[in-house]
Amino acid sequence: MKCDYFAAILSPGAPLPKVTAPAEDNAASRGWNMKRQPLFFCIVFGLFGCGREGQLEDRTSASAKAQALGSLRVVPSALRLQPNAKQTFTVDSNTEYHTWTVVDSTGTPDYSGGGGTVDYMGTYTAPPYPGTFYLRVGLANTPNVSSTVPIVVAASAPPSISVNPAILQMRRGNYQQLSASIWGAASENAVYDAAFKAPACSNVSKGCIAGSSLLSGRANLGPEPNQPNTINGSCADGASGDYHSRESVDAVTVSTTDGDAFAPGKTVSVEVAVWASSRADRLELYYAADASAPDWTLITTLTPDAPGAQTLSATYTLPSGGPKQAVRANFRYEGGSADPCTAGPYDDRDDVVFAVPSVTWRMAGDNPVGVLAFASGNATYYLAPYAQTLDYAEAQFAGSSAYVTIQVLWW
Ligand SMILES: [Ca+2]
Ligand SMILES: [Ca+2]
Repeated sequence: MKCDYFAAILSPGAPLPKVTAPAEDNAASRGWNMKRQPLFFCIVFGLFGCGREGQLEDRTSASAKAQALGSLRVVPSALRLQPNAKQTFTVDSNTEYHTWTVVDSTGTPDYSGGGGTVDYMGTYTAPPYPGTFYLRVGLANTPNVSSTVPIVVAASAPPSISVNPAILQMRRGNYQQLSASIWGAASENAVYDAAFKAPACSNVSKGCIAGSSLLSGRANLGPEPNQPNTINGSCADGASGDYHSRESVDAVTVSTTDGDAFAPGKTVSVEVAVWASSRADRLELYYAADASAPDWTLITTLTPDAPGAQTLSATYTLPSGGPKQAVRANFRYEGGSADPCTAGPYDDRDDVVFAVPSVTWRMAGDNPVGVLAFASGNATYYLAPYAQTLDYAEAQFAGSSAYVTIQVLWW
């Protein structure tokens, strides 16, 4: 069987081939996590007798397998997830293929999908309803060795972190980008924050909604509650004209486009409900990487289609920055040029502050052989040229962790 994969294994950058399970195990919800190194060693050293080199033989020998029996450690070892959330599990074992199976409380495989599903890389997807479910990981060629992880699915579960990739095979002296996602966050309705003097979302969320009850109108027109709704009261609204006859920003929603929580590097959509007076009006969107010391960067300029109510939107990439970031919508009457605080008598600007949780990275394991750079948000991992063993990188968020297992390719 293994010889069928030699070409793919030896091809640099080739996707990991999926192994077809034996007939008795060939169920849709059962996956195989294939290790390349032992097979490659067999290719190379098979010419001289597979496993003749002691260090290589250890990876598939009975002694190594026995050692693995006591170290088949699943990370995380228990979990609470929201319905439909995902989590990638890893195993502290490098001896042979792993199999991932959703099982019931008696250990019987559950291929119905009712207890969630798992792919061959160990990424579990929770069902859309609450309950307690179980995920079993085993060694493919050693049926009696397995560990089972309980998973509680509950609407009240906190957001959880996962990493991409969960298992990384790389050559010594190379670099690899690692990223983390936070699953299970909900959208949040902003409330007026007296410290920022603007609407704010304070929790881990995938969207922050500052609705019309907070922002409709401009200055005393409407009136706009808590006007001007700019951070630290930094820019007053124009006070001329009539409500919903002349310009106003009426609502602002900021959200990630992929449904994960806010995090540096995520694509974020900004949707702004405005009342336009003319097609010559202009809406400028700005972002600030640190809401506590805003330095406004222009995202784009948008133009209304016609007078009246409408929603204008744009996207930008969330930068690394403070624990609270912000956007500003500055809507201005025709003429002039883009500025975070235009002086027109009909101009409105409203800010929204939202929390961007901090993901930190560190090397894990007893004897790290790699180096992490830019250890917030996404990270770059460098595998030392002398590395010979497994390595682990850990992403941490709000007390939860996810691990990247790095396997050293020996060619
Ligand atoms: Ca305002
Ligand atoms: Ca407004």
